[in-house]
Amino acid sequence: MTESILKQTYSQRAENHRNPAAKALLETIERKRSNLCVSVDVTKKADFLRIIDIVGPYICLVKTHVDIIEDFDFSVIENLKDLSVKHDFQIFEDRKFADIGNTVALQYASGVYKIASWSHITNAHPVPGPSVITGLLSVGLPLGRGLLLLSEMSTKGSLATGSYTEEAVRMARSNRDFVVGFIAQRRMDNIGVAEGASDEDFLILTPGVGMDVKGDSMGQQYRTPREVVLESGCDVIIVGRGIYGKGNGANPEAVREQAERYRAEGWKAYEERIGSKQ
Ligand code: 5BU
Repeated sequence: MTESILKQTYSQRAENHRNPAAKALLETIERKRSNLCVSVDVTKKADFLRIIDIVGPYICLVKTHVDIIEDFDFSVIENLKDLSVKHDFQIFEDRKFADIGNTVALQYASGVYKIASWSHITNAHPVPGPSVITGLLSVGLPLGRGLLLLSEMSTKGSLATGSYTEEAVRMARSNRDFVVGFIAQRRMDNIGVAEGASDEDFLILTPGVGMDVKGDSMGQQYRTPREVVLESGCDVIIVGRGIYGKGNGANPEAVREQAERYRAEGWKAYEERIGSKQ
């Protein structure tokens, strides 16, 4: 089954997905010929919106940590939604929910950020067990949202390995209407399933992607788009500082160049994987 998913185009996979957020993401990837998600981890709303406006044409998805914006007010969300229409991308709040069902439902729907009202996709740590999914889907499923489980992390010494990763996959399989995939470093399809035994198609979104350096001073580890998409079979590359770091942030042309560079590398690796030049 892994082999066939690896050879399918994003649009073929979109046809088979029942979750609206997963379908929309796959369609956007194909339409824009981009499997690049930019993670915009900056602390001022003007910088946040400016970077998104620059990278917008090159991405399928924007990943946010909305709680790091110091001057946040709800206009940030209104502007983000406008940019998502202008540039045709989806939105992923990287909230990493990890509490009991009742609490995560409140955190997802309410508070300052009202994440469920604007974020097409969000994610959760499997650590609380299936109840974290039950809580989030009570809010997200009626809105057509999708959830990713963190089955692996990109950091040195991550504890999300072995049986923890396997249990995450089992939790996802029991909730396929809402859990659309994983944050992981490789495909999860073969975990616990005999080859060919499943028709499932989980999306794999992968952070820890960089072409110029191997990591940072705080445990982050980078692999190239080619390693991630071609060798490990992942579907979306998530890039942050590789695009707006190193002082690039202040230089719109440098940000644009890096976004197009990562888009082109990610797409080339995908074309090589499916074995066609489209
Ligand atoms: P970077 O600047 O490309 O290192 O940013 C990576 C982003 O992805 C950042 O927002 C992290 O919070 C996020 N991330 C990650 O780096 N590794 C992980 O395993 C997970 C999320 Br989960």
